[in-house]
Amino acid sequence: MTNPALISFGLLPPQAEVALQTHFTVHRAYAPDNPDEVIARIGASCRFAMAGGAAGPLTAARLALLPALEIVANFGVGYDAIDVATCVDRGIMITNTPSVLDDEVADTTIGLLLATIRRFPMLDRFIRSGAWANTKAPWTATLVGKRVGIVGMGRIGQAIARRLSGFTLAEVAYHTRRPVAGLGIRHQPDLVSLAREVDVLIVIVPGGPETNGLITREVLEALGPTGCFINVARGSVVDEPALLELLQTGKLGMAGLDVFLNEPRPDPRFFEIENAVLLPHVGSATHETRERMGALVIENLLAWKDGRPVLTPVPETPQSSIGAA
Ligand code: A2R
Repeated sequence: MTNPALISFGLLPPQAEVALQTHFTVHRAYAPDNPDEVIARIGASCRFAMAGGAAGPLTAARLALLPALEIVANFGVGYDAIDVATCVDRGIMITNTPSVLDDEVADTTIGLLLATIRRFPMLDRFIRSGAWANTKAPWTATLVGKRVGIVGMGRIGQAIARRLSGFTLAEVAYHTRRPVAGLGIRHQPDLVSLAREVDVLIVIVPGGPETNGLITREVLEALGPTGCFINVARGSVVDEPALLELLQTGKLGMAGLDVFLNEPRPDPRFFEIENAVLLPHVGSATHETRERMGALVIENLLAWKDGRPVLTPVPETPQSSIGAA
């Protein structure tokens, strides 16, 4: 029996990619090929898709070229690049990779926070330039005694809060739409108030329409000239033009950014900003964690192929609402 056709919108980590090739006839819809040409050519035969890669969003137009599609297994916890409403309408299952990356993204967040406040990348450049021979190393701001606000207190937000509990901080508080029971951390229902109350604001919410522009100019201004803004969520969550302007004018103190509106080509004005530390969306990007995410993608696809319940359906397409093939 031949393996079922699967359209792949990106390359999985090595071990997961081998498993994918073993169980499916894989059609690649990403550069250097033209993804849309591949979808148009073989889309009609594909019941399976792997998303979350370099081919760009899985739009309604692309989904229309995949009439037999039953499941999209997303490589990543955030699935805002998939047109979820169309999938729900058509009864297409979506799975993602929650939990297996929480510790990695939380580690990245703490590293980015310290790099931003203590300006480690700038100090690294200072040594490499030879400047140390003639000038004392500049001093920086401190994290000690500061107040930290976290926007989003889900799996990753809580992993960040656990790490922060080991630091010497004045307070950790958080903002979500609904408070989380039994957390022992102060909930602030008003986001602008939280930004005003804290020195550091960390954002870790999903992307998509519900969080689009959540971090407004007003939030960033409330954080203020000594404030530190950390975004490990999605570029779409923040008013990026306002972020750029406030960093340039010093009305926002500093930023550590792992995500941008236009990836992988962020607004070049970011490259000129000294008070920002920039990462190329690497929150979960280690060999080990990426393989764990890849293994979960494979497990979800194989479960669907075998008529078993998938492991990690997204909330919009719960197991109960979708009949397996
Ligand atoms: O608002 P709630 O009670 O649904 O709390 C969720 C919060 N959240 C929001 N907070 C404020 N305003 C919003 N409009 C809003 N929408 C969602 O984000 C919850 O505390 C958190 C999401 O938690 P999880 O679903 O467990 O996501 P996880 O695994 O922590 O990942 C978060 C995102 C991913 O979707 C990627 O985009 C990124 O982190 O790496």
